[in-house]
Amino acid sequence: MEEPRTPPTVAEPTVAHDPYPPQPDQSAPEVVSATGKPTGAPDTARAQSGAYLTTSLGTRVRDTDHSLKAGDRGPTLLQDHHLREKITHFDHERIPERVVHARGAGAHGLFRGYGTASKLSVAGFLADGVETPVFVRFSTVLGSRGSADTVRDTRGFAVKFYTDEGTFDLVGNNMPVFFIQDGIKFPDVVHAAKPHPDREIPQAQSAHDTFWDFVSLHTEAQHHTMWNMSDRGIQASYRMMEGFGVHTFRLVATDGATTLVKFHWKPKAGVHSLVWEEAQLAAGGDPDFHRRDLADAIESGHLPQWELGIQVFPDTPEQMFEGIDLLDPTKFVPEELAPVQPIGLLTLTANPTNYFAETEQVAFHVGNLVPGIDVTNDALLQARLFSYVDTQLTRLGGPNFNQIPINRPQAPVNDMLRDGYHQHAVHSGVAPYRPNSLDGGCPFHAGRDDRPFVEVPAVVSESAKVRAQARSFDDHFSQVRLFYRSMSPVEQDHIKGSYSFELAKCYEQAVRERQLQCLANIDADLCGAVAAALGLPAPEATIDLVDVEPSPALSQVGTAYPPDGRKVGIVVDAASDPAEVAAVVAGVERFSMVPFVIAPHGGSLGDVVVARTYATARSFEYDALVLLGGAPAQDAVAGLDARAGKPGDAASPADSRLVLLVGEMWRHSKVIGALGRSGSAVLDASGVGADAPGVVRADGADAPADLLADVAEQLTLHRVWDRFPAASAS
Ligand code: HDE
Repeated sequence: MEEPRTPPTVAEPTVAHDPYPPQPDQSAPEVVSATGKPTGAPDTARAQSGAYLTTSLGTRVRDTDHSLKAGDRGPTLLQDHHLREKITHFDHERIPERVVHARGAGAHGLFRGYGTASKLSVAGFLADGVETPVFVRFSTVLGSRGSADTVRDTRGFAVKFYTDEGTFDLVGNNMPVFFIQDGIKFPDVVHAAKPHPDREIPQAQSAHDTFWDFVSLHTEAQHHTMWNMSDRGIQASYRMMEGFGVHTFRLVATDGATTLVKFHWKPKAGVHSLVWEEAQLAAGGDPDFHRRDLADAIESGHLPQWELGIQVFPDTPEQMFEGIDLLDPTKFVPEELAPVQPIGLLTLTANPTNYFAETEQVAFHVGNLVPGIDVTNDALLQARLFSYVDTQLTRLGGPNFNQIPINRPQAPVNDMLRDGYHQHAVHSGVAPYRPNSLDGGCPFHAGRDDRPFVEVPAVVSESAKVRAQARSFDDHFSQVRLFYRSMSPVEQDHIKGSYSFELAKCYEQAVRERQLQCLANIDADLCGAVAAALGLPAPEATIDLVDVEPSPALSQVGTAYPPDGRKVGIVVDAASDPAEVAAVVAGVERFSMVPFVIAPHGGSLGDVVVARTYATARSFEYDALVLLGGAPAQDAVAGLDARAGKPGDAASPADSRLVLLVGEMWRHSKVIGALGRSGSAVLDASGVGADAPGVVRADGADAPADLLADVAEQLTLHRVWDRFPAASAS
């Protein structure tokens, strides 16, 4: 029987009891057999059971702390099977990390179809009201499994839908375009972007010579590079990230009619980014920033949501739309030309119970398709159709990786695949071949009415075998220009800053000059700013710069989203009134935001638990700050900052760490609120302007409620955009 979880005791527990059940925020896919049959077993059936330590085969162990020795000072005996089992298993705990997207975070969820896609696709899970369990894995691309979350990079957005017609995987990114037009170049771009082979640096960064060497020579990569250099390369959280299927897919309707579509995920919390300094601080201060944010949000009931949408294009023989080749994954279709039509809602509802079993072992594959969704000839997609299964063979140690619990389909499986390493199914019958009579002909081909997956009989025109690409893929610059010119002045400023940073981190002059030439072919102002930062002359464009129609939908600035789930730091000091602190905490929660009380030391104030101390709080963790007080704590270091005051001096204006915190919040254009005289004193000590944008002060009886309403209102736009110099200059 499962024991309820009790708080840990200081003394080592001695009363034997069964393992604790999973935490309330944790869940796992329904327990099904290796061949997809519901077992009726509870979630915990996969976990360890019984109160006593056993070997892997269930024999109880008396002592796991001492190896079996010839005398208490003698050599260890080869006979010690428990030692050998324990060490051998430990020796083999690691599996190869993913060659790309090694660093990831996962969550379970539910997808509900709206039915709006049902006239275009027979896929059952898209039908109105149908609910399908999903597992989602977000990731960075370049870094190793232990790298930091907030590096500048593309993010993976992979969703596994366990539909009752088979598993459908939508393996996308947070950017709608890709570096290369043909999958055969994937090893090239990844080798260029990964650390240099000689010193194996830098980790999880594109700011180095080999990356810029490649993208400046292979100019079709310029578009995706621009997205990486934009704020989209440093997203604020996985919850606030758009997702894109990138390739064009084909939907198939009941009557066989086909439509071309591009998939989009639209986050309910809005699309937001960090600023570069925040990203860098977080990489050191909390390398797990995104992973933690996702898990905390789910645990605290702020369930992340995305709407799945499609852009719809007629399936014409040329597969073009408004002059854009739909098979070219370095191009996107502006939403103003083809609006995104919502077709379903994804809600992440539970955290994984075990990272390795679920997030690490999940195996996505773009070829996991269901009736009603098919692929196109996009040469990038075609190579992916090979790669994903192939890579799992090594990563997950054999061909039966789909039988691992997180990968098991929740549809009945009757394949004729047999044996192999780690076979979990106990197949019955004698005839895993077709045709057969010994098993009565089973398994049978599905008839037309049995909802089989049937490849669309797309016409392949008579042609020669060539290693070539259509001329319609040749333009490498005009959509990059379109993207840049669709950005707000602040976002353009950030782009200038990131190209300047990345190229300054390159050592090779030729690489910098070559990339500047690419920028000249995108936008003269951008090129000029980056050239100035590098101390190099700005080259002239070598192509005609086309007039482009900006796409406002590309900018992340200007749209208001609900402040739900936003994190508000509440700074208190030793003199703060616990009742007032409790009122502010409650006020923050009333707006569905998440309070973090930051105090001189750990513990609690009345009923309110201290979440962070002056020593552990850093700006990147909060979307807004509310100051109730901030006199120097006992462990404050005076002297390094003239404004720091004497440690423990309640009359001094502010602890130096709070001066730093407020200064960072200021630089990162975040809302800062000050309550009463003690809150305002911290602001003043930090040198923040009295009437500056995004700084709100309140005093008096209604102060907390008024101030929090103001903070919540300002957070709907994510940042105080007016505070950025580029905004005021425009
Ligand atoms: Fe991937 N990619 N990819 N990729 N990809 C992998 O599969 C590959 C591409 C994407 O959370 C690998 O299981 C090739 C585009 C995501 O588990 C590997 C090509 C897009 C994830 C692989 C591409 C993606 C991967 C590594 C060019 C966006 C993480 C381990 C033809 C639409 C999935 C693995 C997860 C993972 C190959 C291009 C997204 C090696 C050959 C384009 C989100 O199979």
